[in-house]
Amino acid sequence: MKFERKNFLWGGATSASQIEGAYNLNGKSLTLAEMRPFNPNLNRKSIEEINNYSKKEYEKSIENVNKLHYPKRYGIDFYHKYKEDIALFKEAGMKIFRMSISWSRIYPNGDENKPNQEGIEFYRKVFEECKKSGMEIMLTIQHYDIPYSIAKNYNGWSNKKVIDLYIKFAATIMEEYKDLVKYWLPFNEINVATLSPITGLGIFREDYKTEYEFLNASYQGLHNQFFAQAKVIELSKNISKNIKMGCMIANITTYASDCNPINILENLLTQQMNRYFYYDVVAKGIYPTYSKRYFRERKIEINITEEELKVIKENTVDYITFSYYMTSTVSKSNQDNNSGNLIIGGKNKFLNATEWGWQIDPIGLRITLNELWDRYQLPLFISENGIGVVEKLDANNTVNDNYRIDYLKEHFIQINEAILDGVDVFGYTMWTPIDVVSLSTNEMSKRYGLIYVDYDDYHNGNGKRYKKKSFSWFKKFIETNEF
Ligand code: BGP
Repeated sequence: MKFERKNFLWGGATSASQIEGAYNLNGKSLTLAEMRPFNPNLNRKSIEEINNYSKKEYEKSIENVNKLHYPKRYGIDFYHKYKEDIALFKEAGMKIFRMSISWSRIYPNGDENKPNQEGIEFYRKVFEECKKSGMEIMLTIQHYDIPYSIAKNYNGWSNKKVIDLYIKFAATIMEEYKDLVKYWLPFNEINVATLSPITGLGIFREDYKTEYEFLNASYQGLHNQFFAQAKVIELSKNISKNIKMGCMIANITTYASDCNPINILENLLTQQMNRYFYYDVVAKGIYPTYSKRYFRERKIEINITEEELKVIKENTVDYITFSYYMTSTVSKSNQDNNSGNLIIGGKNKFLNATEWGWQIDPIGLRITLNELWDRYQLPLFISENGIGVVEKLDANNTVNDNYRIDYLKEHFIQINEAILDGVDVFGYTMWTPIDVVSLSTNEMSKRYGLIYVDYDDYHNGNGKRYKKKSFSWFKKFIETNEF
Protein backbone atom coordinates (compact mmCIF):
# COMPACT_ATOMS: atom_id res chain seq x y z
CA MET A 1 0.00 0.00 0.00
CA LYS A 2 1.38 3.40 -1.02
CA PHE A 3 1.02 6.84 0.50
CA GLU A 4 -1.07 8.83 -1.97
CA ARG A 5 0.14 12.40 -1.77
CA LYS A 6 3.30 13.52 -3.58
CA ASN A 7 5.50 16.25 -2.07
CA PHE A 8 4.04 15.67 1.37
CA LEU A 9 6.15 17.45 4.01
CA TRP A 10 7.28 14.66 6.34
CA GLY A 11 9.38 15.73 9.28
CA GLY A 12 9.89 16.13 12.99
CA ALA A 13 9.03 18.69 15.67
CA THR A 14 10.80 20.02 18.76
CA SER A 15 10.79 23.09 20.98
CA ALA A 16 13.64 25.30 22.22
CA SER A 17 13.29 24.69 25.96
CA GLN A 18 13.11 20.92 25.48
CA ILE A 19 16.27 20.62 23.36
CA GLU A 20 18.63 23.58 23.49
CA GLY A 21 20.23 23.72 26.95
CA ALA A 22 22.83 26.52 27.26
CA TYR A 23 20.28 28.31 29.40
CA ASN A 24 22.62 31.06 30.57
CA LEU A 25 24.94 31.45 27.62
CA ASN A 26 25.48 34.42 25.33
CA GLY A 27 23.01 36.81 26.86
CA LYS A 28 20.06 34.47 27.33
CA SER A 29 17.77 35.05 30.33
CA LEU A 30 15.96 32.44 32.40
CA THR A 31 12.55 31.18 31.28
CA LEU A 32 9.73 29.77 33.39
CA ALA A 33 10.25 26.40 31.73
CA GLU A 34 13.80 26.31 33.09
CA MET A 35 12.62 27.05 36.64
CA ARG A 36 10.54 23.92 37.23
CA PRO A 37 12.59 20.98 38.59
CA PHE A 38 12.47 17.27 37.92
CA ASN A 39 10.27 15.58 40.53
CA PRO A 40 11.54 12.05 41.30
CA ASN A 41 8.21 11.24 42.99
CA LEU A 42 6.07 12.29 40.08
CA ASN A 43 2.81 10.58 39.25
CA ARG A 44 2.98 9.88 35.52
CA LYS A 45 -0.78 9.80 35.17
CA SER A 46 -1.41 13.15 36.82
CA ILE A 47 -1.70 16.36 34.85
CA GLU A 48 -1.08 18.29 38.05
CA GLU A 49 2.68 17.93 37.69
CA ILE A 50 2.91 20.91 35.37
CA ASN A 51 0.50 23.14 37.33
CA ASN A 52 1.37 22.36 40.92
CA TYR A 53 4.52 24.35 41.31
CA SER A 54 4.05 27.50 43.35
CA LYS A 55 5.18 31.02 42.62
CA LYS A 56 7.49 30.89 45.66
CA GLU A 57 9.15 27.74 44.38
CA TYR A 58 9.68 29.36 40.98
CA GLU A 59 11.32 32.29 42.74
CA LYS A 60 13.57 30.06 44.85
CA SER A 61 14.75 28.25 41.74
CA ILE A 62 16.62 31.35 40.52
CA GLU A 63 19.29 30.76 43.11
CA ASN A 64 18.59 27.03 43.16
CA VAL A 65 18.47 27.16 46.95
CA ASN A 66 16.75 23.78 46.85
CA LYS A 67 19.63 22.23 44.92
CA LEU A 68 17.17 20.57 42.59
CA HIS A 69 17.72 19.49 39.00
CA TYR A 70 16.13 21.69 36.32
CA PRO A 71 16.08 19.56 33.14
CA LYS A 72 15.10 22.30 30.68
CA ARG A 73 18.27 24.22 31.52
CA TYR A 74 20.20 21.43 29.81
CA GLY A 75 17.80 19.91 27.26
CA ILE A 76 19.78 17.60 24.97
CA ASP A 77 22.41 20.29 24.34
CA PHE A 78 21.14 20.98 20.83
CA TYR A 79 22.74 24.42 21.22
CA HIS A 80 26.13 22.81 20.76
CA LYS A 81 25.15 19.70 18.82
CA TYR A 82 22.76 21.15 16.24
CA LYS A 83 24.97 20.30 13.25
CA GLU A 84 25.16 16.65 14.23
CA ASP A 85 21.40 16.51 14.89
CA ILE A 86 20.44 18.21 11.64
CA ALA A 87 22.72 15.79 9.77
CA LEU A 88 20.80 12.89 11.37
CA PHE A 89 17.44 14.48 10.47
CA LYS A 90 18.62 14.75 6.90
CA GLU A 91 19.77 11.14 6.89
CA ALA A 92 16.32 10.08 8.19
CA GLY A 93 14.84 11.78 5.12
CA MET A 94 13.05 14.62 6.91
CA LYS A 95 11.74 17.27 4.52
CA ILE A 96 10.79 19.73 7.26
CA PHE A 97 12.03 20.50 10.76
CA ARG A 98 9.70 22.20 13.21
CA MET A 99 11.49 24.06 16.00
CA SER A 100 10.89 27.10 18.15
CA ILE A 101 12.85 30.20 18.94
CA SER A 102 13.55 31.26 22.49
CA TRP A 103 12.31 34.78 23.20
CA SER A 104 14.85 34.96 26.05
CA ARG A 105 17.76 34.64 23.60
CA ILE A 106 16.51 37.50 21.44
CA TYR A 107 15.05 39.97 23.96
CA PRO A 108 16.18 38.63 27.37
CA ASN A 109 14.00 41.04 29.35
CA GLY A 110 11.40 41.58 26.68
CA ASP A 111 11.65 45.36 26.77
CA GLU A 112 15.14 46.06 25.38
CA ASN A 113 15.33 48.40 22.39
CA LYS A 114 17.74 46.20 20.47
CA PRO A 115 17.82 42.43 20.08
CA ASN A 116 20.69 40.32 21.41
CA GLN A 117 22.91 39.73 18.36
CA GLU A 118 24.34 36.49 19.73
CA GLY A 119 20.83 35.04 19.89
CA ILE A 120 20.06 36.24 16.36
CA GLU A 121 23.26 34.65 15.03
CA PHE A 122 22.65 31.31 16.76
CA TYR A 123 19.30 30.78 15.05
CA ARG A 124 20.64 32.02 11.71
CA LYS A 125 23.31 29.31 11.83
CA VAL A 126 20.70 26.65 12.66
CA PHE A 127 18.38 27.76 9.81
CA GLU A 128 21.27 27.90 7.35
CA GLU A 129 22.28 24.39 8.33
CA CYS A 130 18.71 23.20 7.67
CA LYS A 131 18.68 24.95 4.29
CA LYS A 132 21.97 23.31 3.35
CA SER A 133 20.41 19.97 4.26
CA GLY A 134 17.42 20.66 2.02
CA MET A 135 14.90 20.94 4.87
CA GLU A 136 12.11 23.49 5.17
CA ILE A 137 11.62 25.04 8.60
CA MET A 138 8.40 25.47 10.51
CA LEU A 139 9.12 27.98 13.26
CA THR A 140 7.05 28.40 16.42
CA ILE A 141 7.52 31.90 17.79
CA GLN A 142 6.50 31.01 21.34
CA HIS A 143 6.51 27.45 22.61
CA TYR A 144 5.99 27.43 26.40
CA ASP A 145 9.20 29.22 27.35
CA ILE A 146 8.10 32.64 28.52
CA PRO A 147 11.02 34.68 29.89
CA TYR A 148 10.74 34.91 33.68
CA SER A 149 11.21 38.69 33.41
CA ILE A 150 7.90 38.92 31.53
CA ALA A 151 6.05 36.89 34.15
CA LYS A 152 7.63 38.86 36.98
CA ASN A 153 7.54 42.41 35.63
CA TYR A 154 4.35 42.28 33.60
CA ASN A 155 2.28 39.45 35.13
CA GLY A 156 2.51 37.51 31.89
CA TRP A 157 0.03 37.54 29.03
CA SER A 158 -2.96 38.83 31.00
CA ASN A 159 -1.30 42.25 30.67
CA LYS A 160 -1.88 43.94 27.29
CA LYS A 161 1.60 45.51 27.42
CA VAL A 162 3.02 42.05 26.69
CA ILE A 163 1.32 42.15 23.28
CA ASP A 164 3.66 44.95 22.14
CA LEU A 165 6.75 43.20 23.52
CA TYR A 166 5.80 40.04 21.66
CA ILE A 167 5.06 41.89 18.41
CA LYS A 168 8.46 43.58 18.58
CA PHE A 169 10.09 40.16 19.07
CA ALA A 170 8.08 38.61 16.22
CA ALA A 171 8.78 41.53 13.86
CA THR A 172 12.52 41.29 14.57
CA ILE A 173 12.74 37.61 13.76
CA MET A 174 10.47 37.83 10.71
CA GLU A 175 12.75 40.56 9.28
CA GLU A 176 15.88 38.58 10.14
CA TYR A 177 14.78 35.19 8.86
CA LYS A 178 12.18 35.92 6.16
CA ASP A 179 14.34 34.36 3.46
CA LEU A 180 15.21 31.28 5.49
CA VAL A 181 11.94 30.31 7.16
CA LYS A 182 8.72 29.71 5.22
CA TYR A 183 6.23 28.29 7.75
CA TRP A 184 5.51 30.30 10.91
CA LEU A 185 3.32 29.52 13.92
CA PRO A 186 2.87 32.44 16.36
CA PHE A 187 1.97 30.26 19.38
CA ASN A 188 2.30 26.60 20.23
CA GLU A 189 -1.05 25.10 21.28
CA ILE A 190 -2.70 28.48 21.82
CA ASN A 191 -5.59 26.81 23.73
CA VAL A 192 -3.23 25.86 26.54
CA ALA A 193 -3.67 29.45 27.75
CA THR A 194 -6.83 28.28 29.51
CA LEU A 195 -5.80 24.67 30.23
CA SER A 196 -2.51 25.53 31.94
CA PRO A 197 -2.22 29.33 32.35
CA ILE A 198 1.25 29.15 33.92
CA THR A 199 2.51 27.26 30.86
CA GLY A 200 0.70 29.18 28.13
CA LEU A 201 0.54 32.66 29.63
CA GLY A 202 3.10 32.87 32.42
CA ILE A 203 0.51 33.86 35.04
CA PHE A 204 0.61 32.59 38.64
CA ARG A 205 -2.47 31.33 40.50
CA GLU A 206 -1.22 33.10 43.66
CA ASP A 207 -1.61 36.52 42.04
CA TYR A 208 -5.41 36.12 41.91
CA LYS A 209 -7.74 36.09 44.90
CA THR A 210 -10.23 33.56 43.58
CA GLU A 211 -10.47 30.77 41.02
CA TYR A 212 -12.92 32.96 39.14
CA GLU A 213 -10.41 35.83 38.87
CA PHE A 214 -7.75 33.41 37.68
CA LEU A 215 -10.10 31.98 35.04
CA ASN A 216 -11.02 35.46 33.91
CA ALA A 217 -7.33 36.40 33.63
CA SER A 218 -6.62 33.29 31.59
CA TYR A 219 -9.32 34.17 29.03
CA GLN A 220 -7.97 37.72 28.95
CA GLY A 221 -4.49 36.32 28.29
CA LEU A 222 -5.87 34.07 25.58
CA HIS A 223 -7.61 37.00 23.90
CA ASN A 224 -4.37 38.99 24.06
CA GLN A 225 -2.63 36.10 22.28
CA PHE A 226 -5.39 35.88 19.63
CA PHE A 227 -4.93 39.58 18.95
CA ALA A 228 -1.11 39.35 19.01
CA GLN A 229 -1.27 36.45 16.53
CA ALA A 230 -3.52 38.41 14.18
CA LYS A 231 -1.23 41.46 14.46
CA VAL A 232 1.78 39.31 13.57
CA ILE A 233 -0.08 37.94 10.53
CA GLU A 234 -0.92 41.53 9.49
CA LEU A 235 2.72 42.58 9.85
CA SER A 236 4.03 39.55 7.98
CA LYS A 237 2.12 40.63 4.86
CA ASN A 238 4.36 43.71 4.63
CA ILE A 239 7.55 41.87 5.48
CA SER A 240 7.61 39.07 2.91
CA LYS A 241 5.37 37.10 0.60
CA ASN A 242 7.51 34.07 1.47
CA ILE A 243 5.99 33.90 4.98
CA LYS A 244 3.12 31.43 5.44
CA MET A 245 1.31 31.94 8.72
CA GLY A 246 -0.53 29.14 10.47
CA CYS A 247 -1.92 28.39 13.91
CA MET A 248 -1.13 25.55 16.30
CA ILE A 249 -3.85 24.09 18.50
CA ALA A 250 -3.73 21.16 20.93
CA ASN A 251 -6.50 19.18 19.27
CA ILE A 252 -8.82 17.59 21.78
CA THR A 253 -11.16 15.29 19.90
CA THR A 254 -13.67 13.65 22.24
CA TYR A 255 -16.54 11.20 21.76
CA ALA A 256 -19.73 10.97 23.77
CA SER A 257 -19.39 8.06 26.22
CA ASP A 258 -22.57 6.48 24.76
CA CYS A 259 -25.55 7.42 22.58
CA ASN A 260 -27.61 8.92 25.38
CA PRO A 261 -28.58 12.37 23.99
CA ILE A 262 -27.59 13.94 27.31
CA ASN A 263 -24.03 12.74 26.77
CA ILE A 264 -24.06 13.62 23.07
CA LEU A 265 -25.01 17.17 24.02
CA GLU A 266 -22.36 17.29 26.74
CA ASN A 267 -19.77 16.22 24.20
CA LEU A 268 -20.96 18.86 21.73
CA LEU A 269 -20.60 21.59 24.35
CA THR A 270 -17.17 20.26 25.31
CA GLN A 271 -16.07 20.17 21.67
CA GLN A 272 -17.29 23.71 21.18
CA MET A 273 -15.36 25.29 24.04
CA ASN A 274 -12.36 22.92 24.22
CA ARG A 275 -11.75 22.68 20.55
CA TYR A 276 -13.76 24.55 17.90
CA PHE A 277 -13.69 27.86 19.76
CA TYR A 278 -9.94 28.20 19.17
CA TYR A 279 -10.08 27.19 15.50
CA ASP A 280 -13.09 29.47 14.91
CA VAL A 281 -11.29 32.56 16.21
CA VAL A 282 -8.07 32.02 14.27
CA ALA A 283 -9.52 30.55 11.07
CA LYS A 284 -12.86 32.36 10.76
CA GLY A 285 -11.76 35.50 12.60
CA ILE A 286 -14.79 35.60 14.88
CA TYR A 287 -15.74 34.89 18.46
CA PRO A 288 -18.43 32.23 17.84
CA THR A 289 -21.92 32.75 19.27
CA TYR A 290 -21.73 29.72 21.62
CA SER A 291 -18.63 31.24 23.27
CA LYS A 292 -20.61 34.38 24.09
CA ARG A 293 -23.18 32.34 25.99
CA TYR A 294 -20.40 30.46 27.77
CA PHE A 295 -18.77 33.72 28.92
CA ARG A 296 -22.11 35.32 29.84
CA GLU A 297 -23.17 32.40 32.06
CA ARG A 298 -19.83 32.32 33.84
CA LYS A 299 -19.61 36.11 34.12
CA ILE A 300 -16.30 36.09 32.30
CA GLU A 301 -15.49 39.62 31.26
CA ILE A 302 -12.75 40.08 28.71
CA ASN A 303 -11.46 43.49 27.76
CA ILE A 304 -11.85 43.38 23.95
CA THR A 305 -11.77 46.49 21.76
CA GLU A 306 -13.49 46.98 18.38
CA GLU A 307 -10.08 47.58 16.84
CA GLU A 308 -8.80 44.21 18.14
CA LEU A 309 -11.85 42.41 16.74
CA LYS A 310 -11.26 44.06 13.36
CA VAL A 311 -7.62 42.95 13.26
CA ILE A 312 -8.64 39.39 14.26
CA LYS A 313 -11.31 39.34 11.52
CA GLU A 314 -8.97 40.61 8.81
CA ASN A 315 -5.96 38.44 9.65
CA THR A 316 -6.87 34.81 9.74
CA VAL A 317 -4.40 31.97 9.16
CA ASP A 318 -3.27 30.54 5.79
CA TYR A 319 -3.35 26.95 7.10
CA ILE A 320 -4.18 25.06 10.28
CA THR A 321 -1.77 22.95 12.28
CA PHE A 322 -2.58 20.92 15.37
CA SER A 323 -1.11 18.37 17.74
CA TYR A 324 -2.80 15.01 17.94
CA TYR A 325 -1.86 12.46 20.59
CA MET A 326 -5.06 10.94 21.93
CA THR A 327 -8.82 11.08 22.20
CA SER A 328 -11.09 10.60 25.19
CA THR A 329 -14.77 10.41 26.07
CA VAL A 330 -17.25 12.79 27.65
CA SER A 331 -20.34 12.14 29.72
CA LYS A 332 -22.63 14.26 31.85
CA SER A 333 -22.10 12.10 34.92
CA ASN A 334 -18.84 11.48 36.73
CA GLN A 335 -16.74 8.97 34.93
CA ASP A 336 -13.52 7.08 34.94
CA ASN A 337 -10.85 9.40 33.68
CA ASN A 338 -7.76 8.90 31.64
CA SER A 339 -4.79 11.18 31.53
CA GLY A 340 -3.01 13.56 29.16
CA ASN A 341 -0.35 16.19 29.71
CA LEU A 342 -2.63 19.20 29.95
CA ILE A 343 -6.19 17.91 30.09
CA ILE A 344 -7.95 14.78 31.32
CA GLY A 345 -10.85 12.97 29.69
CA GLY A 346 -12.94 9.84 30.01
CA LYS A 347 -11.70 6.33 29.29
CA ASN A 348 -12.60 4.59 26.07
CA LYS A 349 -12.78 0.81 26.42
CA PHE A 350 -11.97 0.34 22.74
CA LEU A 351 -8.57 2.04 23.01
CA ASN A 352 -5.21 1.18 24.57
CA ALA A 353 -3.26 3.76 26.50
CA THR A 354 0.44 4.53 27.02
CA GLU A 355 2.11 4.31 30.43
CA TRP A 356 1.15 7.96 30.92
CA GLY A 357 -2.50 7.14 30.24
CA TRP A 358 -2.70 8.69 26.75
CA GLN A 359 -5.28 6.75 24.70
CA ILE A 360 -3.96 5.82 21.27
CA ASP A 361 -6.49 6.40 18.47
CA PRO A 362 -5.26 6.45 14.84
CA ILE A 363 -8.81 6.36 13.41
CA GLY A 364 -9.57 9.47 15.48
CA LEU A 365 -6.96 11.26 13.39
CA ARG A 366 -8.89 10.54 10.18
CA ILE A 367 -12.09 11.72 11.89
CA THR A 368 -10.34 14.89 13.08
CA LEU A 369 -8.86 15.67 9.66
CA ASN A 370 -12.26 15.26 8.01
CA GLU A 371 -14.03 17.41 10.58
CA LEU A 372 -11.49 20.23 10.37
CA TRP A 373 -11.43 20.17 6.58
CA ASP A 374 -15.24 20.26 6.33
CA ARG A 375 -15.46 23.06 8.83
CA TYR A 376 -12.63 25.36 7.69
CA GLN A 377 -11.63 24.40 4.13
CA LEU A 378 -8.04 25.36 4.88
CA PRO A 379 -4.91 23.26 4.26
CA LEU A 380 -4.11 21.12 7.31
CA PHE A 381 -0.80 20.07 8.84
CA ILE A 382 -0.26 17.70 11.78
CA SER A 383 2.46 19.52 13.71
CA GLU A 384 2.80 16.98 16.56
CA ASN A 385 2.00 13.30 17.01
CA GLY A 386 4.04 10.54 18.60
CA ILE A 387 4.46 8.07 21.44
CA GLY A 388 6.42 8.49 24.67
CA VAL A 389 7.93 5.28 26.09
CA VAL A 390 10.58 4.38 28.71
CA GLU A 391 13.46 2.93 26.70
CA LYS A 392 17.00 1.65 27.21
CA LEU A 393 19.76 0.99 24.71
CA ASP A 394 20.25 -2.74 24.09
CA ALA A 395 23.55 -4.58 23.65
CA ASN A 396 23.72 -3.41 20.03
CA ASN A 397 23.38 0.23 21.04
CA THR A 398 19.92 0.57 19.58
CA VAL A 399 16.28 0.33 20.67
CA ASN A 400 13.95 -2.18 19.03
CA ASP A 401 10.97 0.15 19.12
CA ASN A 402 8.48 -1.87 17.10
CA TYR A 403 5.63 -0.22 19.06
CA ARG A 404 6.73 3.18 17.70
CA ILE A 405 6.86 1.84 14.14
CA ASP A 406 3.31 0.49 14.60
CA TYR A 407 2.13 3.76 16.14
CA LEU A 408 3.54 5.85 13.30
CA LYS A 409 2.40 3.44 10.58
CA GLU A 410 -1.18 3.29 11.92
CA HIS A 411 -1.40 7.07 12.04
CA PHE A 412 0.16 7.47 8.58
CA ILE A 413 -2.40 5.01 7.16
CA GLN A 414 -5.22 7.15 8.57
CA ILE A 415 -3.69 10.32 7.11
CA ASN A 416 -3.65 8.51 3.77
CA GLU A 417 -7.33 7.57 4.22
CA ALA A 418 -8.16 11.22 4.93
CA ILE A 419 -6.34 12.22 1.75
CA LEU A 420 -8.45 9.67 -0.15
CA ASP A 421 -11.50 11.28 1.52
CA GLY A 422 -10.41 14.50 -0.19
CA VAL A 423 -8.90 16.28 2.79
CA ASP A 424 -6.13 18.75 1.96
CA VAL A 425 -3.41 17.75 4.43
CA PHE A 426 0.08 18.76 3.35
CA GLY A 427 2.48 17.69 6.09
CA TYR A 428 3.29 15.95 9.34
CA THR A 429 6.01 16.57 11.92
CA MET A 430 6.34 13.79 14.47
CA TRP A 431 6.96 14.55 18.10
CA THR A 432 9.91 13.98 18.12
CA PRO A 433 12.68 13.01 15.70
CA ILE A 434 15.09 12.83 18.69
CA ASP A 435 14.55 12.21 22.43
CA VAL A 436 13.89 15.45 24.33
CA VAL A 437 12.95 16.58 27.84
CA SER A 438 9.24 16.04 28.46
CA LEU A 439 7.09 19.15 28.55
CA SER A 440 4.78 18.06 31.36
CA THR A 441 6.80 15.72 33.58
CA ASN A 442 10.30 17.06 32.84
CA GLU A 443 11.49 13.48 32.38
CA MET A 444 14.20 12.53 29.94
CA SER A 445 13.12 8.92 30.35
CA LYS A 446 9.84 9.59 28.51
CA ARG A 447 11.29 9.10 25.06
CA TYR A 448 9.59 9.97 21.76
CA GLY A 449 12.49 9.99 19.32
CA LEU A 450 13.67 8.05 16.30
CA ILE A 451 17.08 8.86 17.78
CA TYR A 452 18.06 7.87 21.33
CA VAL A 453 19.97 10.44 23.39
CA ASP A 454 22.24 9.21 26.18
CA TYR A 455 21.08 11.45 29.03
CA ASP A 456 19.02 10.37 32.03
CA ASP A 457 16.54 12.40 34.12
CA TYR A 458 19.45 14.14 35.87
CA HIS A 459 21.37 14.85 32.65
CA ASN A 460 23.91 12.13 33.47
CA GLY A 461 25.26 10.44 30.36
CA ASN A 462 27.52 11.21 27.44
CA GLY A 463 24.85 12.86 25.29
CA LYS A 464 25.64 10.57 22.35
CA ARG A 465 22.97 10.00 19.72
CA TYR A 466 21.99 6.44 18.62
CA LYS A 467 19.54 5.45 15.87
CA LYS A 468 16.57 3.36 16.99
CA LYS A 469 14.92 0.77 14.72
CA SER A 470 12.18 3.30 13.89
CA PHE A 471 14.85 5.55 12.34
CA SER A 472 15.48 3.04 9.55
CA TRP A 473 11.76 2.32 9.17
CA PHE A 474 10.97 6.03 8.78
CA LYS A 475 13.85 6.56 6.33
CA LYS A 476 12.65 3.69 4.16
CA PHE A 477 9.07 4.91 4.29
CA ILE A 478 10.14 8.37 3.08
CA GLU A 479 12.24 6.86 0.26
CA THR A 480 9.58 4.45 -0.98
CA ASN A 481 6.22 5.94 0.11
CA GLU A 482 5.30 2.32 1.00
CA PHE A 483 3.77 1.47 4.34
C1 BGP B 1 2.61 18.95 23.47
C2 BGP B 1 3.67 20.01 23.51
C3 BGP B 1 5.07 19.54 23.36
C4 BGP B 1 5.33 18.14 23.83
C5 BGP B 1 4.20 17.16 23.71
C6 BGP B 1 4.36 15.90 24.50
O1 BGP B 1 1.48 19.34 24.17
O2 BGP B 1 3.44 20.98 22.52
O3 BGP B 1 5.96 20.50 23.79
O4 BGP B 1 6.24 17.97 24.81
O5 BGP B 1 2.97 17.74 24.07
O6 BGP B 1 4.11 16.13 25.87
P1 BGP B 1 5.04 15.59 27.01
O7 BGP B 1 6.39 16.10 26.72
O8 BGP B 1 4.48 16.14 28.27
O9 BGP B 1 4.97 14.11 26.92
